[in-house]
Amino acid sequence: MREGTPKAIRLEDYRPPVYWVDRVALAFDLDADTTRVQARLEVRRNPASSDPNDLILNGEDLELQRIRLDGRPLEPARYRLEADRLILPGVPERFTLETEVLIHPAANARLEGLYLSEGMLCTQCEAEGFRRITYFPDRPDVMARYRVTLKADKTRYPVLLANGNLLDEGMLDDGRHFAVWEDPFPKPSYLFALVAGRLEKRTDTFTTMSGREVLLELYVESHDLDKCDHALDSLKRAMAWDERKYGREYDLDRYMIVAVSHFNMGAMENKGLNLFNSQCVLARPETATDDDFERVLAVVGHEYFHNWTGNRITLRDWFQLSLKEGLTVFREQQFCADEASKAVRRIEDVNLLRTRQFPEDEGPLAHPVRPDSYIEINNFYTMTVYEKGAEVVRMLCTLLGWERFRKGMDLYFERHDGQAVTCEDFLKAMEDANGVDLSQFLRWYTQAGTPRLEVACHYDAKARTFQLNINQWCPPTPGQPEKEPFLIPVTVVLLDPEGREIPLQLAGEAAPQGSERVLALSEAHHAFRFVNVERPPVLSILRDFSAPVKLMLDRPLDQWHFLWRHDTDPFNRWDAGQTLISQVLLAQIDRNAAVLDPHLVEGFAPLLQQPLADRAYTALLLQLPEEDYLAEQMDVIDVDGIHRVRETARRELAAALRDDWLSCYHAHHRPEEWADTSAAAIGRRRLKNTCLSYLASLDDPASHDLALQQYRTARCMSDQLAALRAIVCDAHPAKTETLADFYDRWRHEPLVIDKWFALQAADPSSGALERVRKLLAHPDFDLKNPNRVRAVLGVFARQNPVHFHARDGSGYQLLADWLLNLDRINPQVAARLAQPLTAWRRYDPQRARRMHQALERLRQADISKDLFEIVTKALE
Ligand code: 0A1
Ligand code: ZN
Repeated sequence: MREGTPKAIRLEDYRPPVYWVDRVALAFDLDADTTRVQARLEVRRNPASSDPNDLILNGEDLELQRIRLDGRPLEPARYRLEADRLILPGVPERFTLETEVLIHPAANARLEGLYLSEGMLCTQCEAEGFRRITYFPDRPDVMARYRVTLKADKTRYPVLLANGNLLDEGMLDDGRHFAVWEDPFPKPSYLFALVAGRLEKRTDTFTTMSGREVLLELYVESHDLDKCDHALDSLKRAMAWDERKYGREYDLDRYMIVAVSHFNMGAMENKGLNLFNSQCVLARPETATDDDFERVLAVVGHEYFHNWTGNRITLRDWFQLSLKEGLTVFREQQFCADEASKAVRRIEDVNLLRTRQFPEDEGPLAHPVRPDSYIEINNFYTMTVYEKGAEVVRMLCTLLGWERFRKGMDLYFERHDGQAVTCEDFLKAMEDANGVDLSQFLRWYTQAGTPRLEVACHYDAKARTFQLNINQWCPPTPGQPEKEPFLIPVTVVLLDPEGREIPLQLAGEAAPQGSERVLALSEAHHAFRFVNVERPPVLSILRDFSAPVKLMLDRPLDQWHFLWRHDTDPFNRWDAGQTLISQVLLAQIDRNAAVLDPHLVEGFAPLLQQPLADRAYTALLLQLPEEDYLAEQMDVIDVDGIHRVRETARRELAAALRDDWLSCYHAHHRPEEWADTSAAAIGRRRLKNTCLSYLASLDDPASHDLALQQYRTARCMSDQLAALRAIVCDAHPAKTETLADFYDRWRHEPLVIDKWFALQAADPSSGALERVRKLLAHPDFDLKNPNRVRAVLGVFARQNPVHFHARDGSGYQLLADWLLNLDRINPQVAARLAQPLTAWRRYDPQRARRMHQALERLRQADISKDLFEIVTKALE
């Protein structure tokens, strides 16, 4: 059992800082074992604070060497050193504070603060890593100007980078060199960064809309220089897009990105010096899949967009995290939708929301988009804060319309540039720019849970009216038994029997006003009556997924089938198919039978025979609902039943439409396009590989040959991996040797080897637990590398439900064993990987008991506060 219970921090306890820090001068004597950090802070009393005048600085794992106030050494009686704070009572109104500390980067396996990755020194300060570098008021509302001097051995660390502009560099005695960087923009400490290492770079330039030339630099290890083009191209596209779409220009003369192998998250938006998990920045067709290429575009865009939404305008406190993350994810989504297929990106986003965020909202870790308390802020980089937060911003945009939303954004930028603000400030800018009242909308930030929309409709042929009744309610979540109604935009269209949109006229309106309506629900019950509806229509509702809610709408399968073929909204068309197939599969689980439903074949056949122009979208229309999505719809999750009916459906569809799959495969197989990453070529590959995956389920010599042939001849990773997946997951006779071949081919490419690990960890065939044990014992498995850990433990727990949820609890036990090891190394990643266990209430009593036992075991151990928070909340 850990000692003492960690304390929760509450939003309601927020106090403005007692002291501001205007300027910071940092000097680093860099060394992997021991780095010396000298800090000089210009401190000033905040007149707006009435709190006692102690100066409280955060600090963790620091060895204090010296401390001076206004140039004079401070006697020990004038300060108090605690485990995680340095307190100076009775300091003047304005003074300079100098400290000197020692830190140990090579021993820092948490990857927060200054740490070592493949011989490179780098930092990660969000959320509270800066306190592991020096004593500082480490909170986002203290914004300062930084000047940073880096000194290091020139052979080991020839490249020395920090935020902002390079002021000076040169040699020191004894083979060391130095660089001085200055960031002209005041920033919170979480945006501080430095990098020192033996790195190579690729460069480019971007001319901004006002004609300034910005130098773009991507720093990587030398063997990765061939994987930089796509990220640089993505960066230029993002910069141009933010100018076009939001009128936002980049503000420094240099934009640097560094690829890091050991990274807890995807990437980090440090001012002028982004640090990226190598997975999210390195890509070339031979080693990265089309999905990877899309991810790089998205993450490069995301970090770039933070320069305005996060950096120029930052957060008052960490409770406001979604103010920067939800907004930036929304901007990233818009960017990717504009750059590639809008429909595909929307479907992917909603899929992620429904398979990952909805379960979060239903479970013990449910929290509002703006949480009101936390123990460890790192646990709040969640699907709710990011993905639901983006949906909340999207709803604002839907309610206001793009033009007015943009006006609100302009005012937000103008009013708050250089400030640390709150979600209320954001809504206020939207309100003031448009003369609207958004007070009810704030509930999306303060109330947790996924609202339900109960929809009933009735067509009256005689009166020629279409009646639409909608009720909203939201289930209780921890600490929030009752909810007030949300303001929900519901986009609707009525389709006539030919699939054409009908002009819409509500009772009381003089004439029809267009065919698509955004209905704004503000009450628990609403009734809408559309008049002059000549023929019985089919309702297309919640178009483009206009709100993050669960739709409860009972209607005959035929109507879903109609929408699957005819809906004019690409998202809803796809979703109708998902609903239809889900209903068929869930009914089969109930009946414990699996007979292929004719609706499925009828839906799939025309798509295969005449694919739509957007091939990637067609591939999505041909996809069965994910196991997680089916699980989400069951009261008690039947993992075995879900897997069984889904696999059976896949095989039966493969058999019933075999010739169609095959001809569609051949029509889209263009090996010569291997290096083409245009949307069209990606679309063709996606459709072809979807065909391959169905065919592979047939488990016969012809499809075995097809998969092996593709594996052997593939020149790009998308095709090679798709073939390998077909071979691994469908009991191919050449499975073992092909896996061995893949490993041999790629043993020197860690990001590809991650895929090799992940593929096997997700393999649903029998003996999975043993295989996972072997992977964990493999010489290339490394508990210190989060990418590798996620590839094995993360994938096993999330993407191999049948075996992770083995009835005897062996999967849970294995995870718990490894979490205990991992937690001692990297608590942040351990806490994240523990989350699949927290859904124990959703399973049958036997599984629930075993999951509970695994959590109990973790709670009894000496665990970090990160893991403690997850485990105790799950057990409450
Ligand atoms: N702000 C980053 C995400 C991030 C958060 C925490 C990190 O380390 C603890 C690292 C990155 C983003 O949204 O991209
Ligand atoms: Zn972000």
